[in-house]
Amino acid sequence: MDTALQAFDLTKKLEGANTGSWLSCNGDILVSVSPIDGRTIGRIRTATANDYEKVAKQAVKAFKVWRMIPAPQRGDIVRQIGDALRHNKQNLGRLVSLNVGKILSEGEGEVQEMIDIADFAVGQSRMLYGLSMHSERPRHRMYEQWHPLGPVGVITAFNFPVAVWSWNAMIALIAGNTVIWKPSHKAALCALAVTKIASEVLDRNNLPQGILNLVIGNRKQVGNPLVNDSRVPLISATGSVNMGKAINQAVAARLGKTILELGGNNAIIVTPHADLTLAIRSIVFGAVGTAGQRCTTTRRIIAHKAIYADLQQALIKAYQQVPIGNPLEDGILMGPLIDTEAVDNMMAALAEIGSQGGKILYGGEKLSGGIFETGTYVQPCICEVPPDCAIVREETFAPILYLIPYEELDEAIAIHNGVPQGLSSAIFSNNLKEVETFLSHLGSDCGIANVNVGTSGAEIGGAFGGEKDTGGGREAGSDSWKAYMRRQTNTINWSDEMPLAQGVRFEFD
Ligand code: UN1
Repeated sequence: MDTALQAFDLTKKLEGANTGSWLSCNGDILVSVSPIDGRTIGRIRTATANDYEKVAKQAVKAFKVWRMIPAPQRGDIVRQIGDALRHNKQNLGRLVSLNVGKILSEGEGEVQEMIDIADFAVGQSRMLYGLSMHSERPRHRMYEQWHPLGPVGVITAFNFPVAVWSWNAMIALIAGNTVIWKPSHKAALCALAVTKIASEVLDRNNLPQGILNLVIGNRKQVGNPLVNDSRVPLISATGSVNMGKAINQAVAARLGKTILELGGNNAIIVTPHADLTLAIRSIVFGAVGTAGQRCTTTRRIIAHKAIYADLQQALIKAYQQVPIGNPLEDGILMGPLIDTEAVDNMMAALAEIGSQGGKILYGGEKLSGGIFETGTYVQPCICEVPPDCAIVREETFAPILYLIPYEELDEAIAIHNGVPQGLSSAIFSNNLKEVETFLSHLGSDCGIANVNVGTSGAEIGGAFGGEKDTGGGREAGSDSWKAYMRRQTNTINWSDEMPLAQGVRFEFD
């Protein structure tokens, strides 16, 4: 048995719901299989709608207590969760690798992202600032304050199975909310381990049950009850555009709030003024890292004709050197895709490319033999495509990189923005005018726009999210905390008069 499974006691029969203690669940058994070697790594009894109901009730009850604990004290609990994550960084990072197939360094990097957002949230717990205003009426004071919302639903995807929960949960906690987490069933073991780590901290501090909650179950039993639950004022969801649209409609129907972080179709523009060595390093990490399964993965390179051929050659050379294999082994840079369905989707996209006027320049083969017999390993792929190719508008969650040539920067920006998604973007250039154009209102339409920095691997200090089909939500740093609270405007009259605003007169005896 792997040490990471032992560390979190995941080898025994597991329950799919926790509300401070583990529920005895009533749903189907979920068999967790590692994409690395196809081995069964866990068995979980999933939650039913009844189990969800127990969790939701507890989350509502705990909110009444948690919201009244002063924010800096809530921050201290988050600090302790951050410390517990530091302590568990190696084991949890390894579990991420085992569960979803990331290389170890990326698995540990994800845990680091959790630690970073915990630190950020501790500071933020003393900075839940509201503005004060000058009233138009004499001896009146106006100000605004931020109150907690209630239980927050957090729906996460397989590809960042622990970090995305923490961006939401750490901020939601300091804001005074309780959290109901519905993780992807593809990454359920990671969610169980994180819940174990965090609930030990809550227990140690004698806090009531129901502050951090977990429900693993399918859409019918858990997903739908959660998004339709009017006791849950905010749903923060990461995943596909289709999933996000369905959630948005359900939550909007009850006038709830959402934070949506959906698909990306991220591009890098490489101009004739780029440092190509830097550009290539960033492109390969952005396109091949996490086997192309980040929402921030670099999917399109829009390269100027003057450097196009050189860039293409250098990329092919770099791709030839990417070691593919068991992500737990030293030196491997690319592990498997999450499952064979993801491989099938990649193969279907590659088949389309030919019929749409594109051609494969490198890779794209499904690998076989030895560990590759799982059917989850592929070669990363570089394709050349015309800018109007339909398949390029889609986010295929796999390591496919499209190369598109351009002549004028305006044209490059039009190609760049000509997709439905708007998450992350970058330009590689040392030319001030090109860079400023890209960052101006004329430029990138994405939530993230970088210069000489790739599209993936954002730091937690910034607000994370994007526009258009990406859903418009913002998580993690900057002032994203405001989405987890409700704003209240207060006017206080300390005079002996009762003047009305706007000079309205309403006198009576
Ligand atoms: C995601 O893929 O859903 O910027 C999140 C990045 C990471 C987060 C990705 N910090 O690539």
